[in-house]
Amino acid sequence: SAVAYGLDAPFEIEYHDAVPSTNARARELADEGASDVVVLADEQTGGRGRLDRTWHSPSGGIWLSVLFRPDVPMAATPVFTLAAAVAVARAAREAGVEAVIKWPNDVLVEVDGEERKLVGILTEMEGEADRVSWVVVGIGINANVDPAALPSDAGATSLSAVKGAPVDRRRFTQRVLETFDTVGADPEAVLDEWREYASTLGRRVRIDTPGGDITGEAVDIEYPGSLVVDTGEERVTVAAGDCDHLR
Ligand code: BT5
Repeated sequence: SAVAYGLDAPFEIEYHDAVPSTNARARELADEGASDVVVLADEQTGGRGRLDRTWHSPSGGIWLSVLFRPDVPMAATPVFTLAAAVAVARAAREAGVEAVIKWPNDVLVEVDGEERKLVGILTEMEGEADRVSWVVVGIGINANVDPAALPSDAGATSLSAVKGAPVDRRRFTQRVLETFDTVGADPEAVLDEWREYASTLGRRVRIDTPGGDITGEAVDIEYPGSLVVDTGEERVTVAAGDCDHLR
């Protein structure tokens, strides 16, 4: 791909014991002209998911947002969400947790035969169609969090619950940022590693899109982050939506 991702600058870290939302804080920094900053918090009091959902962020998690200004068009930004998922899945595997990726933005772990959510990712951006001004990739990792402290209907788990022991959050965060920084600059590498960890590919899925539901077999991921679904009649390329694994 011809776009310059340019994530090679060192990040500055802004740490908070508690903050409403690291994404909101990173957006504030973006409005002040900052770049290459990671906002990190032990606890968020107003964490957000997609579509204004609540993201529960008790103390002990890794709640972070990466602010950067890549030289890419708006349409290229979904690859950063994939890169974040790859970075966390790789770090989790290094820590002995067999994490998998569910399209588009979840990292899950199978617990007692059920896929449970370990990580959520929220990417926000502003700018022109042909060039973004800034991108904020928000990554919420249930690190050393008791799943009982999370809503029971969220189907959540944590690194410490799966491992039976707390993880070193500093080291884990470092690995996530290192991988995000290197792999994020190479979209082909992102897609390849994403395929390796994907639990969505080969599955029957139902995707709730703005244009209606699409059901079929997920067969591939395509730049910049679209899911290719075989409906039995045709192959459709889905750019965004909420995805359910049907089996
Ligand atoms: C996401 O939304 O998965 C994106 C979450 C992004 C959170 C990060 S933390 C750092 C940064 N700052 C922020 O304010 N946000 C970002 P979505 O796919 O819409 O999923 C939201 C749903 O996940 C909720 O409706 C709950 O059902 C469930 N949920 C909430 N908190 C959870 C948690 N800690 N672990 C697992 N599931 C959770």
